[in-house]
Amino acid sequence: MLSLKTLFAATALASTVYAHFTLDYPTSRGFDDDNEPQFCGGFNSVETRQPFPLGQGPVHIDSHHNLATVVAFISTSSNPTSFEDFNTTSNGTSIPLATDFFQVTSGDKCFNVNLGALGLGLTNGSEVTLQIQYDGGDGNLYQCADLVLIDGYSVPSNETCTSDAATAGNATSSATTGGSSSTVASGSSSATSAAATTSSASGGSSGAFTQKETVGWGLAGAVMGIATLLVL
Ligand SMILES: [Cu+2]
Repeated sequence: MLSLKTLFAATALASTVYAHFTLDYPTSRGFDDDNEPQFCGGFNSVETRQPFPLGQGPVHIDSHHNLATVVAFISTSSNPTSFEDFNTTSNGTSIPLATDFFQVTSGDKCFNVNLGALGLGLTNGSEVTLQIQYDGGDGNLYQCADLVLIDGYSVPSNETCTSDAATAGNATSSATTGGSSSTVASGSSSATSAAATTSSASGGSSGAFTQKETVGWGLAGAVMGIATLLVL
């Protein structure tokens, strides 16, 4: 006979089994499965800054969920400690997202960002922290990388991104960031153009970047829940 305790244990187990995602390039501050829902994945100290292109530069992740929604954003603070530091600069300028919200399937994925084109006055030698937000159905997860932007920097050839997962076809239909609304390009993908009804705001006070979920996400969640029960 199932007990609530068993259910809770199974749920905890399931959330550990799903390995979330890793940030593979630029190098993450660190990866801790259990702490990945926290700001910067639970790694709160600035690490040695890595050179990264001031112009177009690639980001590589390994996605361990069948379908996930991803967005990238930066902070210009020398030591960002909150999502607010990724929303506005020290002089109050709002920071645009580094990518639109987009969806990825499982596996090694990459996308390009162009931090010099964000209109923040970033130049050769500017220091930023890149944060990736990833939601594979078990809540928002985070990874950070500390960068120094170099004009004309060439990334290692194996890190270039030719199949960009953030292109328009994968863009989701609408998004909000930290309370202020912004519209992103509508994707052509039928999966993402389904009516966006369910809100997935996670802990309103966190200031995390949120977006509307598609109906498909709710169904996927329900299926996963059922699967968890069947396992028992
Ligand atoms: Cu996960």
